Amino acid sequence: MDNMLPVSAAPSAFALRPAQSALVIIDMQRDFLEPGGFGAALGNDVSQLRRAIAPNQRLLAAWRAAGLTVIHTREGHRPDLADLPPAKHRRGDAPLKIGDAGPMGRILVRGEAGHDIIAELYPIAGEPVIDKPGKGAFFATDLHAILQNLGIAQLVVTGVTTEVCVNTTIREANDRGYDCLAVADCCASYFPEFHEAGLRMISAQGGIFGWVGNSAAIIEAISQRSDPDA
Ligand code: C5J
Repeated sequence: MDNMLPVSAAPSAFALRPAQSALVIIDMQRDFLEPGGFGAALGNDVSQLRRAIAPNQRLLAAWRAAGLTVIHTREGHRPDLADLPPAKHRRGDAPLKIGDAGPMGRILVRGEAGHDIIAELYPIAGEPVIDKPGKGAFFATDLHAILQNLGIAQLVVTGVTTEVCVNTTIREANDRGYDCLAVADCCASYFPEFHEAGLRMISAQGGIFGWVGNSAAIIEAISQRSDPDA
């Protein structure tokens, strides 16, 4: 049985059980984080998201060093756009829409350069990458099956954006019985006030959707983990 590690969090300490936990890194994709991508085409300041890169790198390195489960997600669509709801396609007044040719290939289309995960957090062999057509990582994906097969009960969630895909995924996970810890400094939004509100909504009312902590506390906890096989 793996040891339980208390991690300082709101609204209370999170009882991390490393062997039953997955680090889920949401949509750290070039289209959202790099200049010239979809996010920038919508008029967003990508530097707001880029501040989460370094904390994610530190947490990912510690998580990998501890030999724990890592899952990455990417938001995007089939090249024929058959899985793109017309309502999602129509939405917004941006000059570039999903499927249009952009500086990094077709916007949010699987297989295109902009759809891929940024180099700083690139998946390594053995880390599942979930391609999702929606905001939540459970909708129309095999994420739940993968987590069940791995015996995962807790999700440590990072990525972008806090109020959209991170929040949606945590809400979906909560309804499926997972305990979720959102990592504040490893999440980001184009809108700082939405980032703050998105985190507060998770931990409000005694943790209505889960817990909110920071990467330093998690890194410290897992670095003190004794060998579960000893
Ligand atoms: C958005 C996401 N914001 N990954 N996607 O469209 O949050």
